[in-house]
Amino acid sequence: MSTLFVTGCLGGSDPVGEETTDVSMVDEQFDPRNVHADTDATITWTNEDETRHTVTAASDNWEKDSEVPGGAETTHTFGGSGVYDVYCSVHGDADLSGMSMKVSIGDETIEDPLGDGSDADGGGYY
Ligand SMILES: [Cu+2]
Repeated sequence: MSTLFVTGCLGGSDPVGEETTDVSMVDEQFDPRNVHADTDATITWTNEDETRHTVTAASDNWEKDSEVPGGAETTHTFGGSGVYDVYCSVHGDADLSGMSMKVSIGDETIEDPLGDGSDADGGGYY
């Protein structure tokens, strides 16, 4: 229902990506792969796989490299508006191939969202 997105950002265009602070790490991919949240939001990544993943910065506008064992979680508060690239250093790459995602915060929107998992869109499962 498109009406869900109407109340997002006052005066701005609708942000690309799912409005959530909860990201799953499942089947060696992030879900969802395109996320939007407010500037004060804390994103929580939960590893629903049994294997180890990482939440690692793939863009130089933030810093994180956290190992997340199966069943565990990690969090990050970005603070400022921006688009932040994320990847798993086990199953993805900093070029956003494989296990990777984008987080847009505040007024920023994702201009080139990642696909659900196809290789053509920079996704894909290994
Ligand atoms: Cu991984």
